[in-house]
Amino acid sequence: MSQPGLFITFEGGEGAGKSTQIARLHEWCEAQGQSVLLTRQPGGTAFAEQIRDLLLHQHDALVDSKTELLLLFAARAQFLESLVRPALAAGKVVLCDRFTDSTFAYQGGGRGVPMAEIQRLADYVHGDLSPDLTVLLDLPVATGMARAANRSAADRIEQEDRAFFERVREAYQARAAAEPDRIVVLDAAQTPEQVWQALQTEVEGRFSW
Ligand code: T5A
Repeated sequence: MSQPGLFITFEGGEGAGKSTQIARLHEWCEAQGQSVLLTRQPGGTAFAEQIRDLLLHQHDALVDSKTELLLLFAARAQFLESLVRPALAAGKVVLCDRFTDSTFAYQGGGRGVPMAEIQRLADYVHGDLSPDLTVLLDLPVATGMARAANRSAADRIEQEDRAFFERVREAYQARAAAEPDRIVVLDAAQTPEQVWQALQTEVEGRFSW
C-alpha cells in the first residue's frame, strides 16, 4: 500500500531483543527528525490492551487455539483502524513490537493452526496494509529462553515447552525465506551493540531521511 508514513515491525522468539532494539530505533528515528509511533501487538490501544491481558495473563484459563487466534485478530483490527492507519496517513514512522508474522509463527507454527486460516483472517483484517519492513531477530531457542527467564516471570504463552518455540523459530525462518524483500533477518545472538549496528545499516540503506 502506498502511504505517507512507514510501517516497521519487529519479530522474533522469546528474549530475542525486540524491545531493546526497537527502543534504539525509536531514538534514532526521532534524531533524524521523524515523528514516531511506538506500539505493540497484541495491544497498542486501551481496548486492545485488555485483550492482551486476557491472552497473556489469564494463566488459569483454558483458551482453545481458535479463540486465541480470533482474539489476536480482534485486537489487531481495532489497533489498525484506530491507531496505525491514522498514524501512517499523518506521515509517521510506526514501530511495532510484533505483528501478524507472530501469529503465523506462534499460532501457525507453534500451535499448528493451518496457515491458510491465518492468511484468511490477515487478508480480512489488514486489507491492503502491510509492513514496509519487518526485522526478524533470530537466535537459538535456548539462548532466547534463558534471556527471557532472567527478565521476568513467564506469561501464558511463554510457558509452552522448548519444542513449541523450535516450531515458532522454523515458521519465522520459512516466512523470511518466502518474503526476503520485506523481512530482514538479523543475528540476535550478537551483542546488543552489534545487532543495533546491523539494524541501523539496514534502515539507512532502505529509507532516505
Ligand atoms: N504472541 C504475540 C502470539 O502468540 N501471537 C501473536 O500474534 C502475537 C502478536 C507477547 C507474547 O504474545 C505472543 C508471543 C509472546 O509470547 P511480548 O510482550 O512481545 O510477548 O514479549 P516477548 O516476546 O516475550 O518479549 P521479550 O521481552 O521476551 O523479548 P524481547 O522484547 O525480544 O527482548 P528484550 O529486548 O526485552 O530482551 C530480553 C532480555 O534479554 C536482554 C535484555 O536486556 C533483556 O534482559 N537482551 C540481550 N542480552 C544479550 N544480548 C543481546 N543482544 C540482548 N538483547 C536483549
